[in-house]
Amino acid sequence: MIPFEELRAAVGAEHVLVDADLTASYERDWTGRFAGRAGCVVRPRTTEEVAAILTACGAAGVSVVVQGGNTGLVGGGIPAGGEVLLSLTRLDELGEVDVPAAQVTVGAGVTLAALQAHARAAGLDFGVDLAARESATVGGLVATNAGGIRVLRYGSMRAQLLGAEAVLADGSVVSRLAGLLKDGTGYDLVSLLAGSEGTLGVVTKVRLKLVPRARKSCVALLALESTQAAVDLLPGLRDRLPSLSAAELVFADGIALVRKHSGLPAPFEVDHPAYLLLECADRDDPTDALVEAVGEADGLLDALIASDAAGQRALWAYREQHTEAINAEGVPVKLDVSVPLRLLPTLVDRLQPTVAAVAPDARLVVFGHVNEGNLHVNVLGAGEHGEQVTDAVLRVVAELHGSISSEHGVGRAKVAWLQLSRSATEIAAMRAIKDALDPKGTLNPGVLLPSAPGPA
Ligand code: 2HG
Ligand code: ZN
Repeated sequence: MIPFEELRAAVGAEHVLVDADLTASYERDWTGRFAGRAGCVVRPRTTEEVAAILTACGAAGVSVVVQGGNTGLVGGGIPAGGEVLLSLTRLDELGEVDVPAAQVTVGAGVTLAALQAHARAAGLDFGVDLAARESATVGGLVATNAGGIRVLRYGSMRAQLLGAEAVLADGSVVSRLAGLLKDGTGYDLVSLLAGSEGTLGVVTKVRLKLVPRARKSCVALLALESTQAAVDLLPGLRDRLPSLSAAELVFADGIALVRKHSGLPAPFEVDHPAYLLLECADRDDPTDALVEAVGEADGLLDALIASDAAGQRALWAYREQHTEAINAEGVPVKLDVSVPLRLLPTLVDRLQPTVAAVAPDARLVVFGHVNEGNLHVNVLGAGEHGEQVTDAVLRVVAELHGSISSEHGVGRAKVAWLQLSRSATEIAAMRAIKDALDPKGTLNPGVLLPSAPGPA
C-alpha cells in the first residue's frame, strides 16, 4: 500500500500527483516505446524530502522508480506498474561556480542546458553535451553515465563527477561534495553511482568538474567512401587537432531522412556513402588548423567547413536531427552499441545482412560517435520481429567484443541481454552490491539487473 499520508507530509499534497491527467506525462517515454502506470508521482525539492520518501516507501514495501527529465531511451525511468515515481526535476538548485577549482555543485534536477549556461556565465563550460540538453537532467546523466558528443575530448559523465549526495534505499544519506581531486580513502562510492541507473541510491546533488570555455569553434562535414575511411582519418586528426571536440559518423540514408523531415538542403551536389562531422573548439579560432588538417586528409570525396555560428548550426543539424527524424517515421527499435574501434567497419558491414535475415522489410538507420566505436542502430518497420532484431544485432556486437549498451544504459529494454556484455561473475558481483545497498529491492526493480529471484 502506498504510504500517501507520509508522502504528503514529506513534500506537500500538491506534489503528490495521482490524477491520470497529471501523471500521464511521467508514465510514458517520448519515443512511445515504454509506458506503465505509477501508483503516484512524488515531486520532492530537497535531499531531506527524498530521504523521507524512501524511508516511507521502504517501510511500506513499495517500490520506487526514479525519473529525471524523462529523456531516457531504455525505459529505465518508466514504471512497470504501481510503483511510486520519484520525479527529481524540482531539485534544480544551481550552486555558485567555484572558479579557482573549476567546479560546481548542482541539484540532480538541473537540466544540462541550464548547467551549461551557468558554467558559461562564469567563464567556464561543462564537458558533456548531447542533443537532449534542454530536458535531460544531471541526475539522469549520472544514472546512465551519459556520453554524448564530447567524450572524445572530455570523457563521459563519470569523468566529470567529483562528488555526489545520494539517498540510499533505507533513507540514509551519503554526502561527498568537497570536490577533492585526490582522495585515497577506499571504495569510490560516487563513481559507483555513475551508471547505476537508480538501482543503488537516488542521487540528489552532484559536484562537477568544469572545463575551460572555448570561445571559438569550427565545424567540418567530410564526405567519405566508407566507415573504414573515417576510422583511418581519426589518429591523424586527433594528433593534429588538440582542439578536436567531436567526431560524428552519419550515412547517406540518415541524411536523406533528416532532410525529408527538416527541409534542409543537400549538403553536397551528390550523395556520398559516409560522412564525418568534426568540431574543433578552443580559446583561439581553430579554423586554420582544421582547414589545414582537412586539406591534408586522405580519401576525402568532398568537404564543407563552417566558422560562423549559423553555418556550424546548419552542419550540426544533419547529425543532431537524426533521432527526431527517425521517430517521425515510426517507433523504432533502438540499439546503442560500441565495439573496439578497429572492428567498427566490420560491425557496420554486418548490420544490414543481420537485420535483413530476421526482419526482411525493416529499414536500418545508423549513426554514431566514431571515436568511441559507438553506433546508434535504429531499426524502423521491424514489426513483430523487434526482439529478434535486438537479439541478432546484440549477438554480433558481443562476437566483436562490444558493449550492448554504450551510453544509454541497460534500463528495462536490455536486461535480457546483459549477459552478452558481462560475465556471470561480474553480474553476481553487481547483484551482491545491489543486495547490500538495497536489500529489499526498493529502487528501480527490473532495471539494469533482472528482478531479484524469489526466496529459494
Ligand atoms: C545521440 O547520439 C543520442 O544523438 C540518441 O545518443 C541516439 O536516437 C539515438 O539512437
Ligand atoms: Zn549518442
